Amino acid sequence: MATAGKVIKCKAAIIWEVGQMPSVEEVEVAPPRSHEIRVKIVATGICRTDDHVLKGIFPNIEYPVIVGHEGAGIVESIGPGVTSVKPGDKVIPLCIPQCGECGCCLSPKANCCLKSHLCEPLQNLMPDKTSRFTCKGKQIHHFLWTSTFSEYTVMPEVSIVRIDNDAPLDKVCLFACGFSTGYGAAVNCAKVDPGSTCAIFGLGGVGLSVVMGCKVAGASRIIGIDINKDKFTKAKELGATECIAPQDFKKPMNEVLVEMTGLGVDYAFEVIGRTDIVVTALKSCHLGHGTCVLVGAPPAGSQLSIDPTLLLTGKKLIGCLLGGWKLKDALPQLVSDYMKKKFNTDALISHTLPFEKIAEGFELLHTGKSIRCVLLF
Ligand code: PAD
Ligand code: ZN
Ligand code: ZN
Repeated sequence: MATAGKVIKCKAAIIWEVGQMPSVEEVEVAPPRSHEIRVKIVATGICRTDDHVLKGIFPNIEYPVIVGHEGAGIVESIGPGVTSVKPGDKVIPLCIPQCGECGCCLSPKANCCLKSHLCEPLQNLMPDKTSRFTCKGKQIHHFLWTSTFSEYTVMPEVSIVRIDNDAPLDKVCLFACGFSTGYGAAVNCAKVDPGSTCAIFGLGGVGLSVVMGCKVAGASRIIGIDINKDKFTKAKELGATECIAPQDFKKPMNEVLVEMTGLGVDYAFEVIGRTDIVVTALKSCHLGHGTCVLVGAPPAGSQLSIDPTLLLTGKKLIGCLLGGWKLKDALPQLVSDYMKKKFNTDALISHTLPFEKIAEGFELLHTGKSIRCVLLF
């Protein structure tokens, strides 16, 4: 492409300081270096994790930063040594890389690549500790090596995967995070079994994807829990068999769920990001074998305090990032299953806005009006 090897000027949303809404600016995006790829982002969803950076509760972030990680785009140019994609390919950025060589990548049991930004004390620069973004003469930080709130972004090759060139990018961007995370938490991490009873705390884009996973896995009872009852219609459409709101009960939700089910649920998912709800979810689990899955991201530095007897008596507490998927291996197949209409992930997209209206998109998230808002460049 004519832009290869040159600096590109384009739109991006920058969070200059903690607590400030992302502001749309013109940024310069440097060409990709060795083993890096520059991508034209076509569509990107807004996930609660992006909001965690805005609020300053995501660990190890330096500002100013360009967040965004639920994107899909087209390769614009590649740096030396890149072999897995070429300009024009449709791709999805990976929130967790897959280097294919480290102990975790080689183990069938793990998806948290050891060459990940997550293993760095300060994680939001490129692997060589520099940035490809500048704005008004200042270096701007990356996020998760994805930074999809920029029309053009640079990623390491380990953090990108090619998908079907017929895939609609404005829809499959959800596979980069929300859908894959929730669906995988149910089918990979919990391994929900047919006939089981599940409780999902938090019915946002990720929680509703857990609901979809529980349904595909054949759960017979899927109980959705949210303080925002507006989420219930969609939850039921996607597979929840009943929905309840904590404010309608005088008792703690674990007692409510144990009463509803007899001895507790087989699987409870925390998909909000609150440690107190993790404890409630664990207590809601069936004595002796129930499994609580931590999906929500609690604030950086928070600690979990639980009665160890809960575990001694056989309840399990587990957690996973990005649904436990090895993303490079899994995403092309998930997208291809979407193309075969295996999942109705389009139902998770409540709003679509032009990228310039990103602040409106965050407002929809803050007021609980959106499930997923997809921004289009
Ligand atoms: P969201 O804000 O769209 O959904 C959260 C839902 O929880 C909303 O519907 C709220 O109304 C509801 N809620 C809030 N407080 C309560 C409460 N006390 N009781 C019941 N319901 C409540 O967020 P999301 O779906 O985009 O993300 C959910 C969490 O998952 C969030 O913490 C995010 O950071 C995390 C996440 N984790 C991963 C991962 O890999 N583990 C990936 C993506 C997102
Ligand atoms: Zn996310
Ligand atoms: Zn690895």
